[in-house]
Amino acid sequence: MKGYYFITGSFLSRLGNVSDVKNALKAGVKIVQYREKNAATYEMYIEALKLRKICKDIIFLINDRVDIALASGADGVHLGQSDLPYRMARKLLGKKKIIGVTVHSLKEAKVAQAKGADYVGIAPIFPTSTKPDARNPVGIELIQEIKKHINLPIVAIGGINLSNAKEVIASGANCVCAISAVVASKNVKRQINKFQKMFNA
Ligand code: TZP
Ligand code: MG
Repeated sequence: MKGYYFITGSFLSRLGNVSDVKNALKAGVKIVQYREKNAATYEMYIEALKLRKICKDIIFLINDRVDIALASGADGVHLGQSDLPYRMARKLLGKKKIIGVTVHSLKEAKVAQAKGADYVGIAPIFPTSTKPDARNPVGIELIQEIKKHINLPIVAIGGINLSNAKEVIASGANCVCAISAVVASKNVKRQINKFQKMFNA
């Protein structure tokens, strides 16, 4: 797991999730997470099916919703600390699916690893207005600390943009996500390419 990790953001998107995901694929993204906080379950299910088809050759994950992940044939889920507990999600999804867990401290990262998470998402790194209930920013220091003690891939999220992504990657993040800095931009593909170049620098 390495590179830019794309997360949808329909509330900020100019052309919608389907267009954004197609552009993410054109930019060479290998992981897409469908994150939809405001749609009815039926709408989510239909859109997840569409996105699954588009993402047939890459990793396709669903935020929060184990039911939508199962129903759409996604490769797994991304869970926050207030979502379904890891063990129950694993029971429902089976051994082969991917489960990522958001952590806000080294302690939570250790617990996620001990339980069997496939990767940890550290969040929010910087202040963000995209997630109204986000905790206090943890800073790049937490990436460095978790990197020292945890063997799982690290995904960094929260307030990341083209100006600060370099230090996030240098701190040990295997993947970076940036919702507003990508989906609110005029050219999603070009914006993602700029993030990706930082991994090859
Ligand atoms: N989880 C923690 S912060 C966040 C999520 C989903 C929002 C990130 O959005 P942005 O626009 O990249 O700060
Ligand atoms: Mg969640």
